[in-house]
Amino acid sequence: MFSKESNVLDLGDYRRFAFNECIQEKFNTFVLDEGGLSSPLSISLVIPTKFEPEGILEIEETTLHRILAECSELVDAGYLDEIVIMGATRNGNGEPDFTILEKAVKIAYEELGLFREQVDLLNKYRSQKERAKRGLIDFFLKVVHQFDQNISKLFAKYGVFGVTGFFGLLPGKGSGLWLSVPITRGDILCFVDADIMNFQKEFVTGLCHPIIYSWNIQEAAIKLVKAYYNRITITKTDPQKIFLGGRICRLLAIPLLNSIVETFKLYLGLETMRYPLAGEFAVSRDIIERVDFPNTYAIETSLLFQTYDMIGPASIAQLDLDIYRHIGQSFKNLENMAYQIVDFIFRLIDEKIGRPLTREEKEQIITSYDENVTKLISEYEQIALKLKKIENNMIYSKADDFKNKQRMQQVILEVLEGKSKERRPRYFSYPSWRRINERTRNYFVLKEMLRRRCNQSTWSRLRECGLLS
Ligand SMILES: Nc1nc2c(ncn2[C@@H]2O[C@H](COP(=O)(O)OP(=O)(O)OP(=O)(O)O)[C@@H](O)[C@H]2O)c(=O)[nH]1
Ligand SMILES: [Mg+2]
Repeated sequence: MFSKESNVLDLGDYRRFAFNECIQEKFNTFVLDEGGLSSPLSISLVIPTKFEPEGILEIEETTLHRILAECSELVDAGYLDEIVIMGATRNGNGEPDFTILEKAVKIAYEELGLFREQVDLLNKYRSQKERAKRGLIDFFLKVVHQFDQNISKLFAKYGVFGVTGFFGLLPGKGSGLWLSVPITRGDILCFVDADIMNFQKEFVTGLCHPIIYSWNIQEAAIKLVKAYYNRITITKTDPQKIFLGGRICRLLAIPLLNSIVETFKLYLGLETMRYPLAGEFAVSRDIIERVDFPNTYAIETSLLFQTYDMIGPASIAQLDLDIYRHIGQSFKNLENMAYQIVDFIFRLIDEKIGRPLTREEKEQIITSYDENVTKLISEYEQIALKLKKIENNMIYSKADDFKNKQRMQQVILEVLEGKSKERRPRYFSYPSWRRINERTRNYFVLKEMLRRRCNQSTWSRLRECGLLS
């Protein structure tokens, strides 16, 4: 067990890392490649995207423009080595909806010079276009759909379903992130959500830099860097409505995590995580290939716990991204997320202590959750007052926080009592890619084939939207 002294390192403000120094450090860092040669370290950026049920809205499209425009500067500076947009949107019949990915390649064509030149080259040289058709042109930006039948077929052919014990890919953010691991090549994978309205290139350099800076011959000392911030949420359908966001994290994940640490003396140090659910994080490949992936929104929590179990809190750091303006969902949708996260946490604790929780333990969790969240709500009120000076339209209601806290407490109770199973999605944990490799022994070939499929998928989307003749 790790001691209390080994807390998660808090790196503070992301602006402390000068952009040019981050770029330079990346160029100066080398890793051993699969053939044993020393080669420059590479970074992949993954953007999970799901726009449902109404399809992509104007505000979401504008946000994607901004994200890729900022990334373009990272590409030009040589910091990013590839970008993967992992789509999951489905139409009313449950079939993959590729129109969002067509839109994504159009936006990428407008914003990313390197991608545009790649596409233009294909239009200029027939031989290159033929290669792209076969998936042999490595697009700088790849768009993939997690329900693409061609991907499932590859998994079937390479025996992956025999290891997962499940045919096909399940819905959920975790599924998408799991799929992104073999598709990308980076020594570091950086994940960012697609709904960040004030996205800045320095978010990426800030998250990756501590891993690069601590790189020593073959591996980094810091292996996981997670973002934290204050979320300012813009309502999807009414952009005039702005409020203090992060409700599931503020009112559920943080106080519950604290209760778990207090009650079981497990995961000491994780109670200092400022935003455990942040979808923005950088992680080194040696870690991400060793973790299992729940298919659901529990993925961030799961990654945190597993990284802790593998290497301890001293290899985890957190970085302050200050203000995070994003497009939020309704609280009703968020409740589903809450069930997924609570369900995952108690599965893990049961497994960890090797027995079901006693009545006293359950009661203790509820009491300590209640105390923690009540204390936190007073802090949120202060934070909201400060944020109002920057965002004067922002609404904060302490009464709403208390009302939502009641709902969250209800979710915890229901999960602890084994009730409301219908509110919880089918839970599934994908085995780590390392385990799949051990069981199938053809991970290397599978990775190559998956990349080819992603390149073909990008080619198809470019054709469909008329950018390729
Ligand atoms: N590939 C994929 N992406 C997903 C899936 N579900 C959500 N996403 C994306 O993952 C990111 C985070 O999802 P959100 O639903 O915004 O979750 P959140 O940020 O915790 O919730 P909000 O506070 O409402 O923004 C977004 O970029 C989504 O588009 C999924 O099933 N598959
Ligand atoms: Mg979001």
